[in-house]
Amino acid sequence: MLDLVSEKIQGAIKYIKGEGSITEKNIEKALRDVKLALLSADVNYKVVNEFIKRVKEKALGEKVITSVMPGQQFIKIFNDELTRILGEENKPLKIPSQIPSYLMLVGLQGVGKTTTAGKLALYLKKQEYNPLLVSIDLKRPAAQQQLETIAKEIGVDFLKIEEKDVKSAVSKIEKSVKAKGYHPIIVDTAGRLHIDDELMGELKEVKEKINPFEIMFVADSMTGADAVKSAQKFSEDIEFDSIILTKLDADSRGGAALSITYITQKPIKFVGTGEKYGKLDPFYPERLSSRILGMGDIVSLVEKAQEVIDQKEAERIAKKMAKKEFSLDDFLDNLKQVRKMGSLSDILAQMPKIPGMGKINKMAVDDKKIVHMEAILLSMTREERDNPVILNGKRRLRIAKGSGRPVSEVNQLLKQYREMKKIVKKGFFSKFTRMFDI
Ligand SMILES: Nc1nc2c(ncn2[C@@H]2O[C@H](COP(=O)(O)OP(=O)(O)OP(=O)(O)O)[C@@H](O)[C@H]2O)c(=O)[nH]1
Ligand SMILES: [Mg+2]
Repeated sequence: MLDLVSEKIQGAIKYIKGEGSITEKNIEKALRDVKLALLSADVNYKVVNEFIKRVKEKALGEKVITSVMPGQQFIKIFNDELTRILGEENKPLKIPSQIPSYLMLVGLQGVGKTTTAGKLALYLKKQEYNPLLVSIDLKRPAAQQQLETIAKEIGVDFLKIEEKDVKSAVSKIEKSVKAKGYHPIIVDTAGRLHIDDELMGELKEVKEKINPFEIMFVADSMTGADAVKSAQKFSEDIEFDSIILTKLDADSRGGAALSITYITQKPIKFVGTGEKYGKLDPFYPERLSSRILGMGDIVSLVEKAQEVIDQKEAERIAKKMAKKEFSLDDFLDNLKQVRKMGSLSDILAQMPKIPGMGKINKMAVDDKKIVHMEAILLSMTREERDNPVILNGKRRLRIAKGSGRPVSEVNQLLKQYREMKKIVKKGFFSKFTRMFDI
């Protein structure tokens, strides 16, 4: 998603870096491709114009800060402006304590309302809530069945509504809530191919009768500009509170993500990233912004790393690194830690592109390779790991045989170790580990 936008923005930053200064002429040139990429990603033209205008104004108005390179200044401006149009910061879903509390989902046909109702129920169940799933779609019996199947699959209670009017449906729900203490009640509603008065009338009636604490508009990101258009109309008619963008896993151009909040002035609270019920993530504007800028999703990476890295072990390595001592033993420990972090290619895809890191990224990307590296290191004696200079041809051959790997791999590992040591010597790694708070 948004790959082309990402590529062009990074190209613009590189170009400005190369120019060494920000002038009206080079800004104009740098932003031309960015503008085209945004438009071709289906970002709303109003958003594109405003974004380009603000980046330009800020870049030219910026005082020259001598300690900061123009490239870095430019990154900061892009980051601030992208985050701004994405909605500034994460707005969490807050469930009020009163009972009954209704959460209502609305949106056009097939956008993913029913699936998302299930995803939300699972998300809240994991947070110790006791949600109830209901569908107030009184015209289509199949709607009840679909939600019932989902509810069973995720182990959340479902209440079948066979009533023919909203009022009796609501009183049935309230009776059940009184008996079982459900909190909150997630209400799925009917969809239509296009917005029509009948649908809006129905939704307004439901809204009036249940008085929801939040109405979430579900939008299909694959429909791009159309998702934004329908959001605008729904926002005028129903006045929803927040947005859930679905199908962001699909090969969509991503324009909806960049336009919908700016156009409706309502926050995106979640994004759906797959058909499975666990595929619902809270939305963080600053994370998407840094991902577009190619800085990697540092926060998620840190969270993931913190989950698996042995804190004490990491501290010990970080300390040694800070002192610029780094033996083959440390190298081995480091590999073990890295392996614990799970699928490396996943993690490294989120890694920031920092000069000097490329070598480590490339080196560690293959999980199988790490197992081989460990085997080689474990075939060395303690003395050899402490003092690798003694590793002559004969010793290397022995290690190769012992680990079942070719001598060329032993040599390659020693070369990688030296590379890493060089980086450690430069003090870079201690900065890196500090950045990750380990
Ligand atoms: N890939 C992907 N598919 C999704 C996502 N969310 C929903 N879908 C799929 O979209 C299709 C429609 O989903 P529904 O939940 O039935 O949509 P709806 O809005 O309830 O549809 P109506 O009730 O007919 O208006 C289903 O095949 C879902 O599996 C998502 O985040 N990613
Ligand atoms: Mg549905």
